Order: sequence, then structure tokens, then C-alpha cells
Amino acid sequence: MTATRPTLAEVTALYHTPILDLVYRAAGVHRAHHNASQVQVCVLLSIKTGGCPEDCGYCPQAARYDTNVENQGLLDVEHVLACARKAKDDGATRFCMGAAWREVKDNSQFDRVLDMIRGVKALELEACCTLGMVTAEQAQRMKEAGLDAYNHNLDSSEAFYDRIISTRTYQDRLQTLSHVRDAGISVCCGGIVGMGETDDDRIGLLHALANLPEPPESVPINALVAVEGTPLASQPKVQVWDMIRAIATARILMPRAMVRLSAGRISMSESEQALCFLAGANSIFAGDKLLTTPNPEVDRDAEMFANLGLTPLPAQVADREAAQASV
Ligand code: SAM
Ligand code: DTB
Ligand code: SF4
Repeated sequence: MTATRPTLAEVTALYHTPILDLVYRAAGVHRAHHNASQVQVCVLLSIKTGGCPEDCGYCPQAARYDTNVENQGLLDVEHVLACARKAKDDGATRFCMGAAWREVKDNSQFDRVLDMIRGVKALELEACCTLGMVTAEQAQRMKEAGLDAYNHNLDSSEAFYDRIISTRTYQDRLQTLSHVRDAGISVCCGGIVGMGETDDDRIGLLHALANLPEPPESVPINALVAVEGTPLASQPKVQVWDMIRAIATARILMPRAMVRLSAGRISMSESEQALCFLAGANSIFAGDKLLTTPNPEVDRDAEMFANLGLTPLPAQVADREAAQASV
């Protein structure tokens, strides 16, 4: 099977490989394209929290669900840069700013986000944003401000997507991804495991990601964080084998990408996370909070890195990876 533009049948066969064979194969692909002892460390900050008009069924920040999230307007630039400095001191090389917006609007708030991007770059951190849908012009302005990467997930297969989100379409998402790509910004695009989707939906997501006009430079694989008050609150915790299978398949299909073990680490043991790294994950979100939900403490991750012989990937290497992936 070729790594680029795999067919649905190829992805299906790969995904259903017995798990140990799949991990073994993914580990080989990982080692052929990356230094497998280096893991990219990213820190997330919610720069605008809650009150979102969208209806994403997994999301505690959607205004229509009664969750414990406290709404917070767009933070000021100095506050964000203080968090970025702390992230850098804690060893992060990428700083990701997330806003509970449906889309970016051309107003003073967007100007403020552009200032945040410039400030993060001045700290010699990689800058990433996830702000909802963007136009071609907005993507261009973010590129000019120095943005390295933009996160916008497909979340699941096109078929399952409609059961989770009704306020924007799969096609809308692809449109934003193409604006980001055309502006020369690295694409960070992945999805969520554990929303009640079938294996075929996971296969559909992985197939869609690997068949984007160019594969994403980063692929976040999130385990659903089931939050009280959201429609997916009572979803059972995802089996770790499902995360490992999704990560290993993503690694084989998109060999050059940074595959991020994203949401859900808080409820995974060190040995479960080790299997994810063996299966090809080479990036994490660090720091005790994702956007609104908890994440492992910095000290606990430092201990895990020491136990597993992992070291943080230096920033310039991450840049080179991204450059390679876009060739
Ligand atoms: N509002 C913007 C958007 O949706 O594009 C940006 C922020 S949004 C929170 C970014 C991504 O986080 C979502 O696409 C989804 O994949 C992930 N996410 C949100 N809530 C989650 C949860 N409870 N568990 C796992 N992943 C989640
Ligand atoms: C991604 O794929 N996962 C991150 C990031 N992109 C923005 C977000 C995870 C959010 C988990 C739920 C929360 O903390 O609110
Ligand atoms: Fe809004 Fe993003 Fe949450 Fe969807 S995932 S409800 S767009 S913040």
C-alpha cells in the first residue's frame, strides 16, 4: 500500500490489522521518518472561553449546553503572552491559542489575536491558533503575523459528523483547511475517538485526512473527554486499544506528520501512553489544562519522559519536519 492517497479499502484493511502487528509496523514507519525518542511539547490556552453558538455535541463550550464552563471574553495580549512565557519556561516549543468562536470576524478582536501571534513568535515559540472557520484573507493575515500552524479538525467521518454537529458542514471544514493551506500555514487536522462512532467512521476520518490535497503536518487524535451537560456526557470511556489503533493507522498513512496524543491523557496510565508513543504518537499537549478540561501536571509528564527515555523535540526540528511534510 502506498502511503499517499490510500483508498478506502486500503485504509480499512490496514486499520483491521491485528493490533500488535499494526503497532510493530507503525513503529517502523515512525522510526524511518522521525527520531522516535523526541516528542513535541505543545501548550494550549483558551483565549476566549464558552458561549459558542455552534452545537458540537462533544463540546463543553457550546452556549446551548448547561456545563460548568465559565464564559470568558477574549483575553488581553499581555495575559496571553505571560502564559506563553510560562509555557516556554515549562519546556514547550509550540503555543496553541483556542477560541470558542464559530468563525473569525474582521474586527478588533481578530486584530488582537494577530498581536498575540506576533508576541508568541517574538518569544521564539511556534504559534498555532484554532479559532473556527477562516476566510482566505484572514488566513493570509495570520500568516503575515507569523502563524506557524492552524488547527481545524474534521472530527470524524463525513457520515458520522452530521450526528454530532448540525451548525456547520464537513464541506465548511474542508474549505477552511484549504484557505489555511493556500496561505502557506501548516495544517493541524485530526479528530476524536469515543463519540459513539463505528470502526468504519474512524476509517472514514483517517481516509479523509490522508486524502486531503496535502496531508496535514499535524494530526491530533483526541479521546473524547465526556463532559457533564453535553449530549455525549454518558459516552463510555474509550478503550485504549482504540486510541492505539487510530494512532498507528494515522502514523502509517501520514508518515511525516506529527501525530498528537491529544485530549484524554489524564485518564491514561503511563504504560498506556507508552503504547501510543510506540504506535507513532510524537506530540502531546502539556500543562495541567487543555482548553477547559484537566490534563496531566507538568511534573507527572517530566517523570513519564524520564521513565520512557523521551526528550522534548526542539522547536527548529519541528519546523523542519513541517517543511519536509509540505514538500
Ligand atoms: N471553536 C474552534 C473550532 O471548533 O474549530 C476551535 C476550538 S475547538 C474546542 C477544537 C477541537 O477540540 C474540536 O474540533 C474537537 O476536535 C476538540 N474537542 C473539543 N471538545 C472536546 C472534548 N470534549 N473531547 C475531545 N476533544 C474535544
Ligand atoms: C485538538 O485537536 N484538541 C485540542 C486542540 N485541538 C484545540 C482541544 C481539546 C479540547 C478538550 C476539551 C476541553 O479542554 O475543553
Ligand atoms: Fe464552538 Fe469549537 Fe466547541 Fe464547536 S468545538 S462548540 S465551534 S468551541
